[in-house]
Amino acid sequence: MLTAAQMASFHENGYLVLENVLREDDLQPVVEEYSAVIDERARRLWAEGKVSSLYADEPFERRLARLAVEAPEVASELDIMQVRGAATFRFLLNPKVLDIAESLVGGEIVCNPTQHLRAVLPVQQGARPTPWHQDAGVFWPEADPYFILTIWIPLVDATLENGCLEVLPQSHRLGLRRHQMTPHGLTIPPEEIPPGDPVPLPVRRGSVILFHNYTLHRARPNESDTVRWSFDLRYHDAAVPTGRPFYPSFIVRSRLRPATVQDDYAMWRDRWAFALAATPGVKVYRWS
Ligand SMILES: O=C(O)CCC(=O)C(=O)O
Ligand SMILES: [Fe+2]
Repeated sequence: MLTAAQMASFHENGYLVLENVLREDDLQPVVEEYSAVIDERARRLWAEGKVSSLYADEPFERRLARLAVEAPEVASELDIMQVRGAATFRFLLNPKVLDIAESLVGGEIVCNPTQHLRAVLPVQQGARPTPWHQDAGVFWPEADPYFILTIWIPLVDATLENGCLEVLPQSHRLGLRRHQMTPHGLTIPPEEIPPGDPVPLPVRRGSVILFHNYTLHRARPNESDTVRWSFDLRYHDAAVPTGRPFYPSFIVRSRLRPATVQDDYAMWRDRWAFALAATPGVKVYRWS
């Protein structure tokens, strides 16, 4: 649970850093799940002659980058809804994460389907950092009137060098800015960026960053030779539209109707598989 001072700071600035929230036993199952995915891909690529080594001795934060130099496809389709792992599903229901969410969105909590695992490769390998945007800009307009909380969770230390987040403090009060599609992702054009100094937010593994759906943020370039692994998850009150009605949301906590909590992994996995197969070409963004 957040203190009154932490909540006031979040509402004042549009973001909040919380240190030492998660422990090894919160993060390790997810790291092991993704390590197993990378290991399986490495073995397949090696059998196909596409990589010269399994790089099996490399640590979690470097193995994928080493493999991707030789076989860039190893780093594709790693997102939450693509891998659909059991440990990742359980992490979406992590009680420490939900306690934080409850402080800001109340006790009827939905997990929004806009949920990502990011394995950000070094810029030297061609990866581009996430450009300036507001998360409100990635939802359908149905969600515009409402508060949606983003929780950004590093799986490795996020540093100035490896591409930590940057936010524009108090920008959550300025309303939705115009976004446009670019080859590097959806972004706010420079003339629409309000004045002010961005604040970089380096955070250790175990910390989390909270921000508001209208807060402007971006990532710094990953100038290291390692992978910046992170999750970004979104939670809101159950009455709020998700902004992505074609993807599966689910109730993760309910003080009023606890029986509505959906903690069935196979059902979540199958809902995602169905939704992705059923909605190819869906217009995810309002912007052209
Ligand atoms: O992690 C990133 O590079 C971008 C994260 C982001 O935009 C978000 O969490 O909403
Ligand atoms: Fe974002």
